[in-house]
Amino acid sequence: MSIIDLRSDTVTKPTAAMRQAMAEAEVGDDVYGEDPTVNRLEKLAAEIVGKEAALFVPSGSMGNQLAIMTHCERGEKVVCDSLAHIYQDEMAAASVIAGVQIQPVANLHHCQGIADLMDNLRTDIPYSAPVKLICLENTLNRNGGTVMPPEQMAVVYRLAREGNIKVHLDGARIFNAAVALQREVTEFTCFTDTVMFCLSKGLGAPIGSLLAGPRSFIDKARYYRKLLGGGMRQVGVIAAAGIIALQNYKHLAEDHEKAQYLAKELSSVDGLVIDLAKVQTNMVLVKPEKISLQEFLHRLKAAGVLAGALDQETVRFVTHKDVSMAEIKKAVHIIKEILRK
Ligand code: TLP
Repeated sequence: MSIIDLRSDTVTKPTAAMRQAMAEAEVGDDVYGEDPTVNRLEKLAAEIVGKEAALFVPSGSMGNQLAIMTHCERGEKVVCDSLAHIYQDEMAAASVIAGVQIQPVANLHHCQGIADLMDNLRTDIPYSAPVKLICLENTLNRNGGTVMPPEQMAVVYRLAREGNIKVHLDGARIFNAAVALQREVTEFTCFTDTVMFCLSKGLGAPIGSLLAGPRSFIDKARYYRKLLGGGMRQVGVIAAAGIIALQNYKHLAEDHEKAQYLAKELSSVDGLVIDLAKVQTNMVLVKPEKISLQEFLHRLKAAGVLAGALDQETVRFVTHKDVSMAEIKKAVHIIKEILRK
């Protein structure tokens, strides 16, 4: 039975062009800064997000954590949306590694949380730790991959500047945001001091993320990367795939079309609740009403469709380059059959 894997865009496999580039990559010891392919990737990455420098890191989580460590001192606060990956899905790493407190703010992503954000930025409370950093996430994974338009990022950035606070963007899927709004990536990243983005999600590279920002910041982050054991050696073999990924990201629009199709089809299915307004990129969140979430996932799997549980009641389908439109249509058929029975 062929499997239609809609658990995440992290399951994408390297393309033939990536594998060829990996096989042919020029390499050197990157801890000495001598891997020419990594150097090329870091330069390209910095350019594409409009920052001075970039650092290749093994994962998005490490990129975010390095950003927090580099921006903050122990005992400081980091404000983010209450759905943010750094708060919900990074193993409390910010407390363990950087020794900071994460302060979640509901609806920060929609700027409705601005009043709360202002409260958190107050400096006149003697018993509250100072806020050093605001982390935005675009697209916002746990909200169904919704996009925060640059204009809203600008509002947060302006507030942050007034409070002498830095802004970091978890841009794991910032290319999805840019493609969805048909804007340049720099139109988003100009409202952040630093940005992390992933090569190994919809862009299809096997491994790796980039952290970008001012050169002095990246130098310090490079030191911390080594401290955490993230210094890599002849890693040009992986960076080569990343370069191909970065040069060809417009195909993400196809993933968004597939998500639109899936969402529209599922919205007419009795027993599934879905908020179509949230389907803006490559994710579709549904709540099964007539069947338990575990039973739904179990039956899907038995029929060859893999999806993930976002929480106790929400199923997440993620479209990506390795699932074709024909397979999405097949998945729709399977889902309808399961709920009809
Ligand atoms: N997201 C994964 C899971 O960890 C939930 C997924 O399947 O979506 N930021 C955001 C917004 C992410 O969605 C992820 C991964 C990361 C950071 C971490 O990236 P990795 O997995 O490379 O550490």
